[in-house]
Amino acid sequence: MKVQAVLDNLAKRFPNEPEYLQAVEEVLTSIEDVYNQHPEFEKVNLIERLCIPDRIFSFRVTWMDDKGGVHTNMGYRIQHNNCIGPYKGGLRFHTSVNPSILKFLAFEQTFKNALTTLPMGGGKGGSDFSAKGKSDAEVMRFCQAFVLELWRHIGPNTDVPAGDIGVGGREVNYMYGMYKKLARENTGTFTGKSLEGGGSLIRPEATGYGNVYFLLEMLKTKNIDIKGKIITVSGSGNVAQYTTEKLIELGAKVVTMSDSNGYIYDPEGIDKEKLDYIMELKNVWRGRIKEYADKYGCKYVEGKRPWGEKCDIALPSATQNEIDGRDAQMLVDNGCIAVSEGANMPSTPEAIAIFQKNNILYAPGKAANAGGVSVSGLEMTQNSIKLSWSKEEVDEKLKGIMKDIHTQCVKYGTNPDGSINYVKGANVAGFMKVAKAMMAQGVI
Ligand code: NDP
Ligand code: 2IT
Repeated sequence: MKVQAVLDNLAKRFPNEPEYLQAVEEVLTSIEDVYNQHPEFEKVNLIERLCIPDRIFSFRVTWMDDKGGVHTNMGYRIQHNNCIGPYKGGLRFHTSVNPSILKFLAFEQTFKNALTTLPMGGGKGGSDFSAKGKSDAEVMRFCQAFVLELWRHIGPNTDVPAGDIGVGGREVNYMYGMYKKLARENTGTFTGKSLEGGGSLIRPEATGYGNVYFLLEMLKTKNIDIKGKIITVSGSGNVAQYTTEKLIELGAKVVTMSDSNGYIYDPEGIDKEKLDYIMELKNVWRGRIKEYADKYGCKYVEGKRPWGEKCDIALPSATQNEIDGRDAQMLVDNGCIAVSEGANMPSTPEAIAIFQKNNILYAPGKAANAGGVSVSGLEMTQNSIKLSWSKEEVDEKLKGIMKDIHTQCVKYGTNPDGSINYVKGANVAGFMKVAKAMMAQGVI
């Protein structure tokens, strides 16, 4: 394989998909050597079959607002690869959603899920619908209309969706309610369900906690203690909230959180009481992060991301491409020693190059944020065996999985000088597992 030739070909076929091409380039560049040691891969054009999704469903979603107005949105589901297990991955509801973004996410999900050690293939879906400013009844009607189309393509052993940006417990429960009615069964085709409705303990916490567990493993390789470390977190949704919760518990000091309007900087640190306020603000009132600054009298910066604030560790937990080269340079110049990605692809290629050049601990999302989908996998297991595990049991399993992913990164990503290239480690480990499964299953 010549990476540039494959990329040029994909760029020609999918010219309007920059995020997808960005994600593919990152993976192909780091697996090139390993791939070329296996001529049997090239013989069956494994690389194109791995980069291009198995299939994409797209559909119109029609729904009615509270005043009787009728609206249309686009709905999508990308079934990327199911060699390791049923397609698995979240649904994103955000105005920016388009095929390029979902294809990048489904591609990434395939490698991430391979790393989790659980039997899950990769998929992703969503809609350009936004719940912002909508009533609860409108959100319910949208979710029901979305599933009215989606339901025939998914199932507990075919494709199991979950949440992502704009899709939390509320939306998953509405979608699952409608799915159950249409499919006439209740075996858990969505994950992230309410506890009472078949969900797993620790699923809401899993992505944020998992990212911190991964960070602890990285810090351990350098004998660094997390206690007292100053941390910048971006986002204030599901991932950011539980990242902050775990960090507070471990004695670190989180000084920033953000939303799409701006960020707050609290030099005193966000403590448990302030985090409770953020959770209520974001999950119940659905307000803006600026209200935190108004309430606690700290700095609020409109329209900016938090990477210019001095920190020891940065945990981007909002969205893709939220750290560019300039941000990365500011982080490094300010003494940041580690970046662990709660979000999917939050760092641009320029930012990643700067982290690596400066030898800081840098974990890509497909390794660091795999805790969410891992506990989704554990939710599927519990649904299958019709049992619920305790909080402690799920948390222990999550810790074990994050440790295992770290070990895989070390195995495939250790440089001759002993430093660890987590990008290479995660990509090669994930790729080799998917590739072996694809080879065994023949040309399909
Ligand atoms: P939420 O919808 O709960 O929160 C998203 C947060 O990011 C909000 O604070 C939101 O602000 C902010 N945000 C979203 N889009 C933008 C944007 N374009 N610019 C700036 N800020 C933005 O989503 P999650 O916390 O679930 O997801 C966050 C990230 O983590 C995503 O990249 C997701 O793919 C990834 N992830 C999520 C997992 C999960 O289990 N939920 C698992 C693994 C990864 P606002 O409220 O203003 O929109
Ligand atoms: O990006 C992700 O891993 C998720 N949004 C979670 C997917 C899942 O199926 O739990």
